[in-house]
Amino acid sequence: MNYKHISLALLLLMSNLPVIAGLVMNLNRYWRYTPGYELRKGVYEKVNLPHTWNTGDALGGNADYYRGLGNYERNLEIPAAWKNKRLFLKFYGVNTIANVFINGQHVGEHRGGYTSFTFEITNLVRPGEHNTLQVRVNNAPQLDIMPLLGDFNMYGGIYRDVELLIENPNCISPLHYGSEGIYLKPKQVNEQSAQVEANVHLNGQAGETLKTEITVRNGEKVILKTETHNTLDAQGQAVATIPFSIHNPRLWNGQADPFMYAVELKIYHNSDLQDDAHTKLGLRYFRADAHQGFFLNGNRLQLKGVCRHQDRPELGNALNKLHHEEDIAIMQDMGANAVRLSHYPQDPYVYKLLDEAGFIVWSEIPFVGPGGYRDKGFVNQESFKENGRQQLKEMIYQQFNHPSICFWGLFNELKEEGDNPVAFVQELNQLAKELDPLRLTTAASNQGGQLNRLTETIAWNKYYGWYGGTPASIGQWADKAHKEFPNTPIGISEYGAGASIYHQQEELKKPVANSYWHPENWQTHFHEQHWMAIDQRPFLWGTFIWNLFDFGAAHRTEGEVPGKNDKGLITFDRAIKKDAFYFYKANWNTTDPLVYFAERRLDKRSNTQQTIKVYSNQKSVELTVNGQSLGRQKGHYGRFIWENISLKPGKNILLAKAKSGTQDKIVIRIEDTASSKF
Ligand code: GCB
Repeated sequence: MNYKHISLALLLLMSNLPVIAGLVMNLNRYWRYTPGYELRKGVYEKVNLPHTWNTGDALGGNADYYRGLGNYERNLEIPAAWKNKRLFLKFYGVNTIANVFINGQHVGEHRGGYTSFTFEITNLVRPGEHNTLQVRVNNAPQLDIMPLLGDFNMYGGIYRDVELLIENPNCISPLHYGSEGIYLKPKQVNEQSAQVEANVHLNGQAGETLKTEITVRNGEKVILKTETHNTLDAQGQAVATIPFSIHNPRLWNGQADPFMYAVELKIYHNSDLQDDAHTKLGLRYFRADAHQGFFLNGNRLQLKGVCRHQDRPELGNALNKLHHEEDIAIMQDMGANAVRLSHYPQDPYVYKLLDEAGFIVWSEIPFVGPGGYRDKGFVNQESFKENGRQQLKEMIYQQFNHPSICFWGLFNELKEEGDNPVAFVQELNQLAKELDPLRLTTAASNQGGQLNRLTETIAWNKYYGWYGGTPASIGQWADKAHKEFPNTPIGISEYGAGASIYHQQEELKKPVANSYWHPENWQTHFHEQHWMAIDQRPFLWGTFIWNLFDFGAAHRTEGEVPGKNDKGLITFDRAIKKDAFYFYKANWNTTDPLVYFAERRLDKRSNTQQTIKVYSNQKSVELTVNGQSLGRQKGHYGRFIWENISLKPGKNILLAKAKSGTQDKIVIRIEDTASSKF
């Protein structure tokens, strides 16, 4: 819900005025934090949110990083003028368990680290007096909260925003699974018309009749205004259902035209405005076909996908808006048009940005299995299953109105060993379809068996040429899987190889995955081979690179430093794009001219005969070595290759230039090994 945001100063100024409709106050600042069990008086650290306590240990590669309690506390000023208001606390992400207290009284518990939740505190606060808000957070592993494990850090803390919602007694419910309380259901959409049903959850005084008015705008222009009336039941609840249709709708059409209508909802009691909310409506239709891949609004769209985790060095998962914006700008620069938000729901702001940028999104619950480990991702007990259902409902309800989301992911790398998750995945699939019949379910598998046949589409995590095998096998595997699943759309949920920008080698040699040495040129080769094979197989509904960014994985002891998964195409700090990034950019970004020397970090070489490779999205590229032109080349898959180029001992200056004027320049030094003193 797009509440009107207010600052503390404004709030104090306004505290004697009546609040008109829903307002929101950000509570990110002025917290007092203490780790552990013991709460000694006056001993705390001042922190602002977003915050995690695991930046030092988990990011330092300490596999045994602290997973336990953390305590947050702050004052809550509630002006006396608000004694007739309803107050709610909204948390956008606390990992993993949050217990919330007002003035020492327990308000509620939320279990699960990746979704929003809201508690009403109206009757617990003392307006005009000093109030205390306390949150006890616990990120210790729990056998009944997803995820049980994963190749990523489970940073503890209140790592997303916290808000105070100030509402009138009658309002759009903030209590329905932490969502906005507004669901815009595009029942049927095509170029001629869109049939939509708005469901608005109302909450207030039992027996009162409320008017819900919906206004749909195209920019400033009102294209539709309609209303309905509902009487709140004995629990003070009702769902206002408003069907409406739009003729000749302008569709949300991915990156080509990510258009959205603006929707405003106003709630009235008699003629008094009670609540006012704003959201967006993106109208589109899509499907996945077992033979032809993904279609958006009737047109085939090749999905060029990446996976993304939500962490950074020094910050862990405590990211702010600028970080999310930067990540999405990088995806756009690369030319990607699809993203798998692995392995859990991410910040609501991320989905908003992805809607606006026209991405196709796979959003998933953290039902993560053991992959290659001997651990478990599923425990067959009711409390685990109930938590899984809850997390799925929260994800779907909270993200319902985002047109970018086309796929709900139900699991990653589960196994049918021990507690067999098949029946439960089946149940989750059914639940997802009940809540949202129009989106497709999917999953990321690494097994054969029944698990692959439970969701409407399926995809596999594949690492040919990294953990084993050769990159060339990916095409053969895909053809075989296509035969085995003639009626199911299949995709690749992950493919990737580790690389350090500091690990440069002259020969192209496959490294050992769990060793220190992760040479960049092997990652580049891996991706070149994979993308060429993928591009030639249009039956794949979507493929997703693992991973766009290096990310924290405290238990890993490989690559240049421990504690990191280095399969990113970009370094953890987002500072350096590895060569493979530019290979994709040359293939995927068709608008911004690119000319880029691959292997630029291998700046000292031993042989005067060299192969030079340039990535470009231009038709032809000219190479000049030490001022002498070696002519123009045409490319294949964005690769422009000059073989047997003679360089001189010492310093060589190489310039690559396209007709557009775009160019790149590097220096390569040939070491005179013959005269070496060693
Ligand atoms: C996978 C997992 C992912 C890991 C990745 C890897 O299949 O789904 O969480 O990070 O492999 O790098 O091994």
